[in-house]
Order: sequence, then C-alpha cells, then structure tokens
Amino acid sequence: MIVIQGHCLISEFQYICIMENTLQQIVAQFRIQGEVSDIVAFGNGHINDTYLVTTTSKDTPDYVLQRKNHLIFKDVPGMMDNIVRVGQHIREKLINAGVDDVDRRVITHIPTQSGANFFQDDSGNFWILCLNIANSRSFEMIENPHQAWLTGKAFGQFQQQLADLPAPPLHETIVDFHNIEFRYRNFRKALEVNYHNRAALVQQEIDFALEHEAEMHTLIQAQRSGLVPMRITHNDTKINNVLFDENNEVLCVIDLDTIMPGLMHFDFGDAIRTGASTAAEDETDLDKMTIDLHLFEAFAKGFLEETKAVLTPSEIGLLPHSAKFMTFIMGLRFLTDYLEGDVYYKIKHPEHNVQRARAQFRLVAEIGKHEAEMKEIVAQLV
Ligand code: GN1
Ligand code: MG
Repeated sequence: MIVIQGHCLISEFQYICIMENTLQQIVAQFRIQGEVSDIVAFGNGHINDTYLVTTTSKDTPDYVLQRKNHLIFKDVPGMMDNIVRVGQHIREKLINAGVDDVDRRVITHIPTQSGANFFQDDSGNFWILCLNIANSRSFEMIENPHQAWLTGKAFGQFQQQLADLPAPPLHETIVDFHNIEFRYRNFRKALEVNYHNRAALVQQEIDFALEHEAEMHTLIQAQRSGLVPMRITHNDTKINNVLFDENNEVLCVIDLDTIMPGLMHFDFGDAIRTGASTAAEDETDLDKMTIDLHLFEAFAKGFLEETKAVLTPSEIGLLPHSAKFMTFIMGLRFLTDYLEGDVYYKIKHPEHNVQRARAQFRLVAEIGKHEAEMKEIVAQLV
C-alpha cells in the first residue's frame, strides 16, 4: 500500500497507473509526433527523474522526458536557457560542417505547445522533453584504450565547440559547484551538526578529508592568481554522458544541466575519475579501485588532440592534479551528504553515500601514487 497526498491508501498497481496517467498528460504538453505507447524509467542519474517515452509507430521518434530536480537546480529557466543556447550553437556548427545526421549529434529539445523549453506542472515541478537518439548507448565504465581515446576526443571537441559561444555569459546555475572552499564549509557544517550521529561511523573518511585540505586548494589558488582561465565547461563529464552509436563511434555529449563557466580541469578531471578508474563509483571492494594508466594516457591523448592548441602551459600542467581533485571533491560531497542524512543524491541503500565516498577516496590515494607517471604522460603528449 502507498499513501498518496497524506490520506488515501492505494495499491502499488494503482499508484503506477496514476503515475503513468500523469506522465502521459505531461508529455501531451509538448509538441510531439505520434501516439505515446509506453513511458518507463530510464538512465542512472543521481539527481533528476528520467523516463523513456516510446511512440507506437516506427515512423515517429521516441522521446526522453525528464523532471528536473528544482531543489538542486534553483534556476531551471536559466538552466534550460543555457542548454538550449548551447545546443543551438553546436547544431549550427554541425550544419555548417555539412554533418548529415545532426539530430543524432546533438540533443534536440522539444518545445511545449506554447513554445517554451520546459513545462511547469501544478505542483511546481519542471519537465523537459527531448528526442531520444535511437540505437545509441552509453557506458558506465570504459572498456579499452580506444574507447578512452574516443571519449577524450569527444569531451575535447565539446570544449572546442563551446569556445566561441557568443555573449552573454551562461547562467551560473549552481553557484560554487566545484568551489572547494564552499564544499569544505558544507562538510564542516555537516560535521558540527552531526544531525544523524553518523560522524563516529566515518572517522577515517573524515580524517582523510581533513588531511587533504591544503592540497585540494591548488586549483582555486591557480584560478585566483590568474594562472588558469575560466572557460565554458560541462561540469559533469562522467563517462556515461557520452553517447555511442551501434558501431561504437561517438555521437554526442549529453546531460548539459551543469554547463556554465568553469575551469577546463573540472571536465578533464571528472572524466578521468570515471573513465580511467578500474571500478565503479560506488565499488565496495576497495582493492579493485585504482587508476588505469593506459586508459588515462588514451583519454588524455584524445582530449589534448582537440584542445592543446588553446590550453595554456599552466592549464596543461595541472591536468594530472585535476583527476585527483575532481575525485576528491566528489568523495567530499558524498561524505557530506551521508553526514547530512542523504538529502542530495539518490541512494539505493542507507550506506550508499559513504560507500561512494570510500571508493572515491581510495581512488584519490591511488592517483596520488601514480601522479608522477601521470605528469610524465601528459608532458610526453604535448
Ligand atoms: C550527479 O545526476 P548525475 O549523475 O547527472 C551530480 C554530479 C556528480 C555525479 C556523481 C547536479 O550527476 O555533480 O558528479 O552525480 N550532479 C549534480 O555521480 O550535483
Ligand atoms: Mg548530471
């Protein structure tokens, strides 16, 4: 039994029917082609709710429906403005370059009946709809160096495509997203409040976080002293945010929710965190977690082939560090969420956030052991 709106008890089956009806009504707010046949949960995101909307005919496209988490994305209109602007900019480039399957090479957002790029329902939820790219797939982990190289090129090209985005600047949709000072402040607050009495359970992880504080300020210091420039960055370059086609060629980069001004290192480092690691983000067997230097080299090669003409020497010099930094900041965020009682990320079980934090911190330590080799690899590549 499930309680709906605080009073009425219904069966799980009834609940699913109500949900499906509601979702159907939401989809009808958008200018879609064809008749909807099915709406099912889709993807592995930690923040938004995503559904695949299939249509009855082979001649009409399928769609991806998403409820944006507006408790996290406080300015959904601004976020959608960024996403649509960036999408149009990339689309124009593809058309000018004579690419013929443009709808597979950039995400197409479907407007609502009134022409808006999102729909807000009566409860205040924000919904968006885009074309599903048929016969595409993404990977949770990289399978071989060739795939790592392709992924590096994909994120590098994405950078290139954004380098000449015309003014105005993009909205900063989550302020201080990768600001380490902000993340430490939140962590300390969570520690102090210790609302769920969880701190004693994760003393080792807390110590790890505190021991690394000085080192993790390297990037922000470089930014403040003008050593590394602000650019437009994706800010969530998890490896599963690259779509491949049936021949394992890259189609496009997806999930532009966090696209905003940032350092190149955020994108490079986050991609290495998931793309060159030997285990999943939430691996429980920590001994399986390390960095694969072959994957690192292949990714870095692809990324640098596309970006080295624009990167400054200081930016390049800090790329290896960025892998450690981005892995660390994710660990710190997962740990903070665990201390706060799992209020931010979706979890599958009560230990999920601390399990993620442990896996990330192990990877930080492993990257630390190989940092000199990583620097050498990058130096050889440029
Ligand atoms: C979140 O929901 P998803 O998977 O796209 C998070 C990223 C983290 C990621 C960790 C807005 O992204 O910053 O890197 O989880 N997004 C937000 O897997 O916080
Ligand atoms: Mg995301």
